Amino acid sequence: MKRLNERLEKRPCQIGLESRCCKNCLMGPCILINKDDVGACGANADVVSARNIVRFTAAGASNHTGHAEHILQFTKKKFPEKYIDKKAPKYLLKLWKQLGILPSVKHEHFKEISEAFHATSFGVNADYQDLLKTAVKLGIIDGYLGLYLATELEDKLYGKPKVREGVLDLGVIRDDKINIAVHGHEPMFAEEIVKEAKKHKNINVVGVCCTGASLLAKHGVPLAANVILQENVIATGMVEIMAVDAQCVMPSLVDICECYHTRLITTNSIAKISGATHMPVTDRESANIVAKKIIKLAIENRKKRKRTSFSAKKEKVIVGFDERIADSLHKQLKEKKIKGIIAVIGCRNPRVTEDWISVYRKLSKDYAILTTGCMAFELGKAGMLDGRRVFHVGSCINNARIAEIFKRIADKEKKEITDLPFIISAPAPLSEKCVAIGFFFAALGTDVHFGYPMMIKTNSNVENFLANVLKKHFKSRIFFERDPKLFYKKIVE
Ligand code: BF8
Repeated sequence: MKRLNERLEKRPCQIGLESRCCKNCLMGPCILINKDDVGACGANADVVSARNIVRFTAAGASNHTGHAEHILQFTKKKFPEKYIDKKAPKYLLKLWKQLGILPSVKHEHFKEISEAFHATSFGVNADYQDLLKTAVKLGIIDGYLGLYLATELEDKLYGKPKVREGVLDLGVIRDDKINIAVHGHEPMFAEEIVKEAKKHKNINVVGVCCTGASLLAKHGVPLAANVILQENVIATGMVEIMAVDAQCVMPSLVDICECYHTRLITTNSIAKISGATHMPVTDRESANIVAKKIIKLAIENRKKRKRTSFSAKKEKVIVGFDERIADSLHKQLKEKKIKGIIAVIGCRNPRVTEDWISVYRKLSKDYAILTTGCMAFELGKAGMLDGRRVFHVGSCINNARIAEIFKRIADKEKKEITDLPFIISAPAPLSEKCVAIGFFFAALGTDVHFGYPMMIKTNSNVENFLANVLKKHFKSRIFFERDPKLFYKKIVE
């Protein structure tokens, strides 16, 4: 089985990367090479590109809203009424209503997401500007009915995070313990196994990706890996079980497991992997039964471990910050102890090889940095999660906390979010979710930086729309900068 590094040797398709490919009907797929090329239906490059962006954003929003919906199902609770109206700043509600992008239907995420697929189908919406407006609407859905709602439900179920010391990187996997890795995003099962494992002296539960980031922030559970290290967790030869829920779980894990004694267990009915064992978790009762079963399996499987010793690097970090730091950040801004807030968020795409860490390190001298998801792991690995200038605020769902910090500071200042020195920086987007989050922050009026071109042909009308036309309505822009030094210059200027 080829590992991630080897699989990456196959370069990405340049046509797809620049979004010049349309596969929304069977007259195609159509490839648009030259400037004036159109598809079989007559769609030009702007329409093709905007449609692809909307579908990408819709998929991202479906992940986050699905996450929230799964927690509601897990706890047998109802979908809340008028959630966006309750959470969004009033002046933005007014603007979004004026622009016709305020999601309004009950259980709206399903309706709007399905509408986005409808609008981008063969022969429906062919106005690239209107399509990109739909992407902003999907961003609002992603932000409130995904990030906010899931964060709030998880806080109610499992408590708010606590500022504490934690440890991360592969070195948290221990050769003297039985290791169970929990991986994915919806932490309902992982929370249960953490509780059950406390009854056994010998079990070491470690996290991977955002389920891991959530457990680290809420309970101090060691975090072994982010998205690009998930295969390495198994390749340590030390992990008895990897139990996964949903999102960012690579199908390659099954093949990697075959080379070791590790058993891969799936728990979410929409995220089965052929070759893995499926143990369905649908509510608290089944979560508890499966947790007990998996601990028993791990104890048995320990006997099959071949490797006898293991050690790797690990880093101490300070974690567990949330929206309650808004007051102290506001004070620091007022007293000019910081020039602004940079939120370093999102994935760690291995296609991005530029050195972003050095730039953020430099910027952290003048700016507070809030960080989540896989980038938080990277900053932690680099020894930057000190809780003084760089603050770990949890999983990607917890980007809601960043939005809430921005909102609270703006309220205190009696200003709009857009008037304050805040920026989102996602240097290495990989997942569709990262793009949806970007559109959410753009809808809030925050500038959003991506370090990888996310399907945009440079110098296209679509790029111009995201950089300049957005400004007119939302007073924000989505821009691309691959060069960390140029990004630094832009921020400082
Ligand atoms: O939600 S940062 S690669 S792990 S999508 Fe996935 Fe991206 Fe990592 Fe968490 Ni977020």
